[in-house]
Amino acid sequence: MRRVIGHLDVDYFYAQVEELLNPSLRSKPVVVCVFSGRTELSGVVSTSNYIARQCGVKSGMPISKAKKLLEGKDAKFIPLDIEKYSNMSEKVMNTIRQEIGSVEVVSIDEAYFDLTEASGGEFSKSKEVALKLKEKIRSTTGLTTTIGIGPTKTVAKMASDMAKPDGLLVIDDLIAKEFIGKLPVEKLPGVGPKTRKILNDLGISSISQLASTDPTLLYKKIGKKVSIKLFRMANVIDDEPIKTGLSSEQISKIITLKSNTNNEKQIMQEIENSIKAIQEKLKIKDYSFKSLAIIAITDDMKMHTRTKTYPFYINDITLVKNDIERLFAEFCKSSDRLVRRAGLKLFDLGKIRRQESISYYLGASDVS
Ligand code: DGT
Ligand code: CA
Ligand code: CA
Repeated sequence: MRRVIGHLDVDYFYAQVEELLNPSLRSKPVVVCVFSGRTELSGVVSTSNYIARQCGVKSGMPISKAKKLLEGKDAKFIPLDIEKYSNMSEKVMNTIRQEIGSVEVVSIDEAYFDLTEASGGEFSKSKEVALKLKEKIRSTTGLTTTIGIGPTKTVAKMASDMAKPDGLLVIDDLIAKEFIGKLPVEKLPGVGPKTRKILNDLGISSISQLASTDPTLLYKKIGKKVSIKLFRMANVIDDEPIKTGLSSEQISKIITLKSNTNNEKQIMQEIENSIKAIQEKLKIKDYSFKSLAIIAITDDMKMHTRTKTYPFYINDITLVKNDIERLFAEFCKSSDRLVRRAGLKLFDLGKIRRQESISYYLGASDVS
């Protein structure tokens, strides 16, 4: 299936949160400031709303300069309050997690998520899913966001950068390379003024030029790692997966075995009730899972895990008992210690509306 990746970025984030909490700010230039405290005016602009941006205000600019640009415009200068924004950020990320399944949080207002499942690998369908997500975030938090969609994380991020604010841009895999090829190299995430200059000096100004440059020619100037990375990005062959953080929700249960063992059949018997309890929890929370891990604590008190990730969501853990047994068997075979405590952990959890059919699962159960 074609990979469909989404990237979400909250519009003028800190300033938008300030507007939400005080709607009277909406019609005015709003500047969120990092006051350094030396004098009343010292410090820099963190961000500003679009009214202030139209007057030339930019992130990182001295507050004194922003004040000059906004003189006589009834502008509001608000001190940064990271706790407010973190709380809002969490709500946004949880909404994505609930709607899409899993999320890779990359900054306070940005996240990647895999839309392959939700869209069945169809870029046209992913647009509907993304619109729904935007609407859900708007209704639960009040915030407007921009979503970019593409075949790679890089293209998805470039798409959301281009579609700000309150936008949605889908760059289909069939046109992605050509589409980004026309843009200047500095539009690639991670290419700052320094790298841009080096590339420009070598006669590389567009992404398509970069895509057709042998990366070994760049090793000397920007290093092997960066050269290869940029080459892959420019050719839309960077297939970095979505990394869902440890902070994501998990369901787990672990018990002490009646006696230490290296027999997976005995372990399976003893964790039967744990499997039932986990299934009950899945049902109550209306969750499905994509990944499971077995946990084995050996008689030297070391903890070991073996993980399996499925290419789809499963809402009934009893369907995968064979896999659980196989993972325990693999572990027992590989370990010369006895297992003292055993358990399970489900992660990559999500609420999905579409029920995977058992036959589909059985047909695909060997996919690792
Ligand atoms: P956008 O995405 O262009 O609509 O506007 P923002 O404000 O959301 O910009 P973004 O996504 O680059 O950054 C997210 C937040 O990070 C932003 O609301 C404030 C903070 N931030 C961004 N740039 C700077 C900076 O140069 N200095 C400081 N202190 N904070 C910044
Ligand atoms: Ca933003
Ligand atoms: Ca951002």
